[in-house]
Amino acid sequence: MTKYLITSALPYINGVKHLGNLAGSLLPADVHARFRRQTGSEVLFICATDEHGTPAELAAAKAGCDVAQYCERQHVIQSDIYRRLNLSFDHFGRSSSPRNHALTQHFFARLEQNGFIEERTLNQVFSGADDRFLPDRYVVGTCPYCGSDRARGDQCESCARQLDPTDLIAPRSAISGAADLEVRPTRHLFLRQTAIEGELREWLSSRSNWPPLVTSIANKWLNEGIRDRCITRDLSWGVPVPKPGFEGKVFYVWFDAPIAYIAATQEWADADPARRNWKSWWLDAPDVRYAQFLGKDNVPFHAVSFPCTLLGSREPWTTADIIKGVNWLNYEGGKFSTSSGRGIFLDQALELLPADRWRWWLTANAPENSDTDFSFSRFVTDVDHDLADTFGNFVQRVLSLVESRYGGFVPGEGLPSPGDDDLSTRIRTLLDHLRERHEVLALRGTADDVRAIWKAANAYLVARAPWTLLKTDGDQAASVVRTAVNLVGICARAAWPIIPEAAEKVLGAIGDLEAVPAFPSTDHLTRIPAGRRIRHPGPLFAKLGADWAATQRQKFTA
Ligand code: B3M
Ligand code: ZN
Repeated sequence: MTKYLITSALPYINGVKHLGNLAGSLLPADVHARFRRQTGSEVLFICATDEHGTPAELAAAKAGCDVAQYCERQHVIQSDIYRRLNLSFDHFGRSSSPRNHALTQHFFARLEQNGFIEERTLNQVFSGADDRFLPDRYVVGTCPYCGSDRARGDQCESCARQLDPTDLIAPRSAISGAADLEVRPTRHLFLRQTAIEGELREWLSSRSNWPPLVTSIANKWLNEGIRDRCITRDLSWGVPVPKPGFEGKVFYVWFDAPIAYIAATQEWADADPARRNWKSWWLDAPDVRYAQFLGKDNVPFHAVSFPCTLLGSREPWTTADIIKGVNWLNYEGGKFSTSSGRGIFLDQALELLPADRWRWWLTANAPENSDTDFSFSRFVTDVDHDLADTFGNFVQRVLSLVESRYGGFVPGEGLPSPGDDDLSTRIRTLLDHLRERHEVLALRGTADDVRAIWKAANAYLVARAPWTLLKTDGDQAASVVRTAVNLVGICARAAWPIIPEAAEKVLGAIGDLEAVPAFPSTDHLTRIPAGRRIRHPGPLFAKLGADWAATQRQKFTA
């Protein structure tokens, strides 16, 4: 039987992530993991914080603490936020773990044995005052083209020209402002991706049905000519390079971060070694189907660099069967930005509202085919319509009827009417379509289909109008209400991967809650028996309204 390995891009450690990060990788991976569990498959859903690199060092320095301590703290903060968002990781690890150190060094050793590592000398900017080499973007100065005094060593932000640090006029360190910079030679290790290119191309062509966005980014990289890649850095925080002459250097963060998918699986297995086996997921595991979820800027690292690491090891590692890459989520007409604090960050989102509304909107509006704009007014219009008026209202009407007319027990009278066959056909078609949307990793499509199921349930209720039947044909009324209670269950099960909290509340109300609610089928139309006690859960989603949207918008853009 196929087993499903699912990873989300690893959120970077330097602070709480924003809605765009949630929409781009964490949430779609979670929805997919939940769906696969729902259909009875074995699933392993892995994520971790990405903790190495200069941004982590600088964020720690800014926070005035040691970088290891900083990462530890931020990991706890992010973990807690993801728990509250109901992201159902089997393990949420850390790229700085001992397991990842060891495994990164293992990959390096294999690549070196196989002749894929080459030593080269580079000239880099060294800052005396900071006593360190500066990555290009941490050298700032005046742009030789447009005169902006805020150009960075890799690019000028005002005229967008690509630069080398040595192009800058009056260069200085972005870290300390110091101007005593000099160019010094320094030795680095390169992964000879050019030597792995043939195998990489073969691997890529063996993968099929990738989203066009991902394929086009991967092809662009290949067509521009694959390059050898420098995998070491002159930093102290990271995985040490285990090679004489490279003391004091670490691996580049993008070399060790994807390896952490595997290392985090090892940590997961370490927690229960008698029952868990990481190798059965990652090594020589032909029964595993592996899906990676990520934003478009991460595609080259997952479609080219990480596969080079895995293939170059000449060991039978699991590689991605599919990469689900998405576009950007924008914020009120501009970009979300962690560095300038623009947008809605996940801690703020959770202070405003619990997880489900965010999960729903970000799935229903996933930036799949183009960039998508989040605005408070669209958000409120959509969640009020879908969650309050459609799903919430249906559940409310049905369960209130059970409470007010049948004393809170599912009525037993009446036989199903012929019209129920049509309902069954309709529900079957919708559920088949929903399942297929999940299988092809369509994101918006899954929400569209769930909404269609809710609408079909509402339509049934309106067409059969049990409140009218009650006056003329009590048996028929009871039969319709019984079917409607079962529809409530189907609506909730179908929605569970996207809005687990509300779905579980509803399933609990009709006495049908399971740890993993099975994917619904038409059998569920007669699942809840007559006589079952219903506990009305109260309103599921209060409407937010346009004023709420306006208030939040003002607060967040102030
Ligand atoms: N940390 C995502 C980012 O911050 C990056 C993903 C790593 S996945 C191995 O852009
Ligand atoms: Zn410029």
